[in-house]
Amino acid sequence: MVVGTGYADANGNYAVTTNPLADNALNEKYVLSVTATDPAGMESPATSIGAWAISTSIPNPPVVTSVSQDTGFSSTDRLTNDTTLTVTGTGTPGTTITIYDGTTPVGTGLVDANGNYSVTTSPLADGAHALSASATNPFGFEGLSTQLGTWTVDTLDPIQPTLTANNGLPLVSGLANSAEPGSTVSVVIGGATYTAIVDGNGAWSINLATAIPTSGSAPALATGTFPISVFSTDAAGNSTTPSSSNLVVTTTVQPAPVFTSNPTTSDTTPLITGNSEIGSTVTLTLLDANNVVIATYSNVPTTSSNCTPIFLACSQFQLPSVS
Ligand SMILES: [Ca+2]
Ligand SMILES: [Ca+2]
Repeated sequence: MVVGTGYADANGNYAVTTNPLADNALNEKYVLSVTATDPAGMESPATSIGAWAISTSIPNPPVVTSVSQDTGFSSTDRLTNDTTLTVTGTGTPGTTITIYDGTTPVGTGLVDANGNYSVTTSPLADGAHALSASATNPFGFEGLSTQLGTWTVDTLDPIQPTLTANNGLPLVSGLANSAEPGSTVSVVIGGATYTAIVDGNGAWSINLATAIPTSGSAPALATGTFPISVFSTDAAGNSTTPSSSNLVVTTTVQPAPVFTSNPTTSDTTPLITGNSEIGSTVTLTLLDANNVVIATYSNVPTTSSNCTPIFLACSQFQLPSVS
């Protein structure tokens, strides 16, 4: 097929532009050659100018259907301990998908004949990684990228929590800085696992007498000695090796609540605060001069940093106006 003609000038030079050539399909090329034809119509043998692939379009950004695994507490927070993430999705068959960490390629793979691809990255170091994916057609033209967001890889175990058993009661806790803030402390006793989220100060507590296990059945914690183990799991899903000890329960009697407010007050709507065991119900009884009950109030204390010691909880009563 003739795709262009022109005349050689008086010096024997020529320049011929082809007609517009359509984009090649995958693995197709134009095989081009040039001939000279004299005024008498005699055509020369052809001079090959090689095989040319024409591509004027760039691939669409790849469609990403999943990035896995996103381990730990959340499967959607892009915080993971998986260092080799697998990106799957769809694109134009025959294009090459490249995964970038910033501007650095960290994995490539072909889109198959059905339009699917799956690319696993090379190992990513602990820390933040801004990932994206792009498609490159067989002619080497790369399209715009699809952003995959910033992924944080964390393969470090949290610090091992320190367990403190309290005064012979089935209460276990960790003082401030005894565990990694935000991690989950798991306490395993008698086939049951209890968990607590470590607060911002690295403290946590579990009252085994009242807490509901996250797995297993709550054991009967009468007076005695119970093997107990504790470990911590961070948000990315890394866990420490459980450390074992014994919990010695000598009493299950709850300590009496301690109130700190001055009982003599001119305030007709006093706020009464105090400490009591976590999980216990505190009842405040108002008596008159003849010990006749005027009113009772009750609430369940909640943990508070203002309360001491750490395994006790704050209880507050805002009384209605009294006379
Ligand atoms: Ca996660
Ligand atoms: Ca960690």
